[in-house]
Amino acid sequence: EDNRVESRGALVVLEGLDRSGKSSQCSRLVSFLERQGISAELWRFPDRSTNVGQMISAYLANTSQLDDRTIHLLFSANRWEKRSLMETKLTTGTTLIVDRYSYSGVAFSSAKGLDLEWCKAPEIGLLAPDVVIYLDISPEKAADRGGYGGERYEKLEFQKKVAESYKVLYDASWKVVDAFQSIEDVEKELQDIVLDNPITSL
Ligand code: 2DT
Ligand code: MG
Repeated sequence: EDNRVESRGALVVLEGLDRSGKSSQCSRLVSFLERQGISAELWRFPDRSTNVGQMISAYLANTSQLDDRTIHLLFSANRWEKRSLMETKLTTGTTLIVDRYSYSGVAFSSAKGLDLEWCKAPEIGLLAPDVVIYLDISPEKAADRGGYGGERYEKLEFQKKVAESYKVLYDASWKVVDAFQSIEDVEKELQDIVLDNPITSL
């Protein structure tokens, strides 16, 4: 029986440093929701499948160089180009579990020294998340996990700056999960957070 208070889906955003476990936890969360009979999809930003996404991907792979503000606006444009589909999914009852969103946009660009308010401006008008979950791990522990690829930003010194930027963005509404626990313990906490939300609670 479906007792959810609203029939729309929830917009759930996972944020965190590289190697914090976001991607695998997002997949696990989607599988969990589906097992509960809740329609859910895994989304990620950057969405590298679009034309804009391919420009971003080339930049991250260091095969193209772009001015810091230019790439910032491309990351934002990549969210804008998905906005209407995102809205349709949510209004037709699909919960979206999103691996990175505007907070990554602001955290990574402001970590380069760009003005915080300038970084936030292009995000105004994008859909607001119902839940923001921060997978909390120190940059050192994340780096110890290994598996940094060779992409731009995947360096301990830069990740430390990103961690500081996330602290500036932190809002009391965020759910902070200790990402240094076992995969299963993190998974359980995420399930509880999402089921605790009025939109996805059973
Ligand atoms: P993944 O490793 O998750 O694919 O991300 N980034 C991401 C930004 O700088 N701005 C953004 O708006 C977003 C969504 C974070 C690739 C890198 O891109 C960074 C890591
Ligand atoms: Mg990465």
